[in-house]
Amino acid sequence: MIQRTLILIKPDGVQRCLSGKILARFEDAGMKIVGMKMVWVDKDFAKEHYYEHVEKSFYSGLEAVITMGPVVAVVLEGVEAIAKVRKMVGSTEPKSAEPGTIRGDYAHVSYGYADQEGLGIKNLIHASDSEKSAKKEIELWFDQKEIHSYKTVHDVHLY
Ligand code: IDP
Ligand code: MG
Repeated sequence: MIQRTLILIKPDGVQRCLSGKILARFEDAGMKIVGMKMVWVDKDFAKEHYYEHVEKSFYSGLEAVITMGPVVAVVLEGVEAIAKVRKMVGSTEPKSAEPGTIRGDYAHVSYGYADQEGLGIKNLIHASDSEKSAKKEIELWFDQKEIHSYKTVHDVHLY
C-alpha cells in the first residue's frame, strides 16, 4: 500500500515562492521525498505530460502556464499517497477548492475569470490522479537513478 506519486509545483507556485510551503505540507503529513529536481519544460514535453488534454479548448492556456518558467518536480512516497496527495491539493479550480487544501489556501481564481481574460488557470500544483498515471508520469519525469530509497524518522512508525 506504499505508493509513489508525482507532484509538480507549477511555474506560478515557483514564481510566487511557495515551493517550500507546499513541500512542507507533504513532509508534515509524513510523506517522503524520494526524488526532486527543477525543470523548465518545452512545448513538446508539456504535450507528453498533458497528452489527455491536448485537444481540449483550455490546452493553449495550460501549455502557456506550464512552460512559462521552471517547475519543481517531486516524487513523494507514502501510504496510499496518490489519493492523500490529491486530497491535500484540492479541486482543479482554485475558486472551488476547499480552504485547507493547497489550491484553496493559496489561490482563488475561477475558470470564468481565466476564460474571460484568455489565461490559463494558475492552480499551483499538479498531482498524479491514479496508480496508472503515477507510474507513467514518474517514468516520464525521472530516471530510475534519480529516485532514492532511504529512511526518514517517520519510518519507525510505519514498519
Ligand atoms: P488536475 O490538475 O486537478 O488533475 P486536470 O483535469 O487533469 O486537473 O487538468 C489539468 C490542468 O489543466 C489543470 O490543473 C488546470 O491547470 C487545467 N485545466 C483543467 N480544466 C480546465 C478548465 O476547464 N479550464 C481551464 N483550465 C483547465
Ligand atoms: Mg490531472
